[in-house]
Parts: sequence; C-alpha cells; structure tokens
Amino acid sequence: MAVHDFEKAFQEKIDADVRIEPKDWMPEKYRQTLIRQISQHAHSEIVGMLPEGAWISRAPSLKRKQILIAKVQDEAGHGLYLYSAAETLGISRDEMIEQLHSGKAKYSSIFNYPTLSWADMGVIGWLVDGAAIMNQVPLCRTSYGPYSRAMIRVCKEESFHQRQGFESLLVLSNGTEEQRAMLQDSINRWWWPSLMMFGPHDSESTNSEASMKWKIKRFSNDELRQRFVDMCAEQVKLLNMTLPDPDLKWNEARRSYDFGKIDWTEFWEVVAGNGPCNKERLEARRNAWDEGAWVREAAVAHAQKRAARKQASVAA
Ligand code: BYC
Repeated sequence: MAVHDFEKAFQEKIDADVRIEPKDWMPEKYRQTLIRQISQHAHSEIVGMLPEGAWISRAPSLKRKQILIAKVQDEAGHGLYLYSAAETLGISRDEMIEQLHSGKAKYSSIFNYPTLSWADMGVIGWLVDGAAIMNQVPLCRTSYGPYSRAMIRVCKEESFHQRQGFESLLVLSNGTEEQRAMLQDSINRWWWPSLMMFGPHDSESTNSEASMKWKIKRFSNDELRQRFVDMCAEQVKLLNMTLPDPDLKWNEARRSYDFGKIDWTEFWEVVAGNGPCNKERLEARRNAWDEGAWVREAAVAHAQKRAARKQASVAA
C-alpha cells in the first residue's frame, strides 16, 4: 500500500471511532503530536505536586494532611500512567525527563504560580482540578488507546480531588472573617490562571486543527473554557464568594456567562518561562532527579541480580 492509502485507512478508522493502538500504522505527525501532548501532560502532573507539596507540613489538621498527602501521591501516579502511555509511542522516559529539564517540553502554566495560603489548597482542588476535569473527561474518548485508558483512571481520581477541594472551601466559607478573606484572596489569585489552563483562544491554537481532525481533542480550547466559566459562576455562589471579573454576566441569548478579557501577555510570559515560579519549579525537578540517581542505580542493580539468579537456576 502507498503512504496515501495508509493515511486514508487511518483517517477512516478515526472517523469510525476505532481506537489507534501502539502497533497500528499512524502518521508521523500524529505520533509526534501525541508525544508532545501526553508528555506535557505527564510533566504537568509531576510539577503539579510541588505547589501542593509545600503545604503538607503546614496542613491545619491530621485529616487535612492525610487528604493532601493522598492527593499529591495520586498526582505522581497520574504522571506515571501518562509517561507509560507516551512510551508506547517510541520515546523513552529518560528522553522525556531530559526535555522537561532542558526546558524543551512545556508543562501547564498553572503550576508556575505560588501557593501563599492554606485556602490555595482548596481552591486548587476546586478550580485547577475542576479545569483539569473539564479538559480531561473528553480525553477519555481520545483516539489513541493507551492515552484514553490512562485518562479514565485519572479522571476518576481528579473528580474526587475536586470534591475534596470544594468541601474544604465550604468549611472555610462558613468560618471566621479572616478565613473568608483568605478564601476570597485565593479565588482572586487563581481564577484567571485557571482560565489560561485551557490554552490560547481557538484562533491562536496552532495544534487544534490537526488534533480535532485526529480526534485527539474533541472540543476546542474556548468551548471547554466557556463550560468551565458557566460551572464556576454558579458554584461560587454556594461559597458566598465572588469571581474577580466585573464583566462576568449571564447572557440569556447565549445561555452562557459572558466574561472579561484574559491577559494573554501574562499567559505567554509564563509559558516562555518567565512566570513567578518557573525557575524554582524546574530547579526542584532537576534536584529531585539528581538526588534520586542512587535509587535508580540501586533498582537497576537489583533487577540485574535477580535476572542473573533466575538464569542461573534455569541453567542448573
Ligand atoms: N500551559 O495549540 P494549542 C492537571 C501551549 S495537569 C502551557 O492550543 P494544544 C493537574 C501548547 O502546548 C494540567 N502551555 O495546544 C495536575 C502549544 O505549544 P507547543 C495539564 C500551554 O496542545 C496536578 C501552544 O501553547 N493538562 O490538570 O492543542 C494537579 C498552543 O496551544 C498551555 C493537560 O496537559 C498551558 N495552559 O492544547 C492538579 C491536558 N496551553 O506544545 C491538576 C492535556 C497551551 O505547540 N493537554 N499551551 O509548543 C491538552 O488538552 C492540550 O495540550 C491543551 C493545549 C488544551 C492544554
């Protein structure tokens, strides 16, 4: 078959919602797009552990500390499922990590903002995990089999994360004046960066056209962002708080909320590595990698010893 015929057969499979599996033929650009998106997603999970990890030792009670530890561990697990899914496309884990550490691979802009108060833990659960779920539920039906299967498990855990976040905010919202002020301040700081998680406007989204054709993405950045705004504009009322957007207004004709302009200059600055915590985050990841070298070496030595012992017992 000529390449053109392979491409045609590939697109027909996608159109018929048949999953693409690792050994199936796929266009090189499809493979590269998936490696880019899945590895960036994996890096986001791993870097995403840092802002929350900073509050484990400062959680206000044993119960909250246990929940936070479990959540951060879940995120490590998500990173691992996703690195494994990306490896099925022919890139090694070491290469992906190297791309993160050298700054070649991106990770979500949201994790370059600092966590300044305890309320940030709940607000990250509500807004950041909420945005993540909005974006990731459609990925459970993405066209690449290993990615879609990883996302099913990730989404189940993410929805629990979101609920625990909102529950902790309900407690704060019924607390003292000081706690309510801390909560409002946290919402004010996280709202706009959460909207940026969905990526640039559709008109600026360079990867969307191909990703939609290949059903890697099933909804556009702006569609998902709008759904998120509509959801949060209602939920914030339950907290008796406000979203920091004077232009947020219900539009009866569209049956959606209108909202204000996103500061895209800030977004691109953060993506380019100039956000408040970019340097700190990458340094933390590089240090963790270097300090963990002995663990990786010990694991390899142990595996080799076991393999040699097994071979010796088979030969005997
Ligand atoms: N931050 O063409 P576009 C989590 C880049 S983990 C940084 O629309 P695409 C969580 C984009 O990469 C959250 N960069 O791209 C973890 C592209 O540049 P390149 C992560 C961004 O891929 C722990 C350029 O801008 N979620 O939720 O079609 C605790 C143009 O964009 C961002 C995922 O990774 C951004 N926000 O669409 C709690 C989900 N947005 O690569 C929570 C999977 C865009 O061409 N990923 N860029 O140089 C996706 O669904 C898609 O990749 C995106 C972007 C919707 C994010």
